[in-house]
Amino acid sequence: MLRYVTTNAGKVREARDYLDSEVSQLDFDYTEIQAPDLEPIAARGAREAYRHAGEPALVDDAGLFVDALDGFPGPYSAYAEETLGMERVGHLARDAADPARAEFRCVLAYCDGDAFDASPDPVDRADRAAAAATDDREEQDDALPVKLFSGVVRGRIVEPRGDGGFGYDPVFEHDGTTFAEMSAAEKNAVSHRGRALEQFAEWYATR
Ligand code: ITT
Ligand code: NA
Repeated sequence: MLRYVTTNAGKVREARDYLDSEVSQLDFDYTEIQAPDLEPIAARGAREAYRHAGEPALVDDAGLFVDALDGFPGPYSAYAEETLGMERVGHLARDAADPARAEFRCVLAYCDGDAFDASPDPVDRADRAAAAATDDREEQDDALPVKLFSGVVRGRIVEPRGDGGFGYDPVFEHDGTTFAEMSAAEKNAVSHRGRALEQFAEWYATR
């Protein structure tokens, strides 16, 4: 059984389009390390989730990166949504630039305890070699191989429109339509998550 590790039901809804019924949500709040990029956050999360569940785990870390705000909220997107809210983040973006260009990014990290041919990240490989030589439990976790997949979609920040989707979807416009005005299938066809899921599903089917 493959576990889709997230506390966010909206992510799971979109993931179901790409993954078969052998997938279930694991509502597990893994430790999110502070980092400027999503990859190490997701990779750490996947190792922790795999250790917690004892089953293959797929972590989904995503964020909204606004050009004129130097990528803010980025890895802090969940915190910014909880504290400021989606509309105020939207206002900040449009105060900084008009049009306020931005992108959504999604990183999927898969861990099942097995070794893969090659880690996509040579730094990660070096970390693993070092970690394999220690007795420390947490450092040993760094030795668990993780496979990463990512997707990006460009768009711009607008006044909120639509009531589908979740999170920042109402303020993110792509080709004239906000993500909240799209069905899940329409969003998946162009979205950061759809692109990452497509790559994952292709790899998973033939691994
Ligand atoms: P998990 O970490 O438990 O998966 P989360 O909602 O905290 O759930 P993230 O840490 O990836 O997810 O935070 C990303 C933030 O960006 C959060 O506020 C989400 O609502 C938002 N977000 C992620 N993907 C999105 C999407 O496709 N559309 C709109 N907002 C999205
Ligand atoms: Na989170």
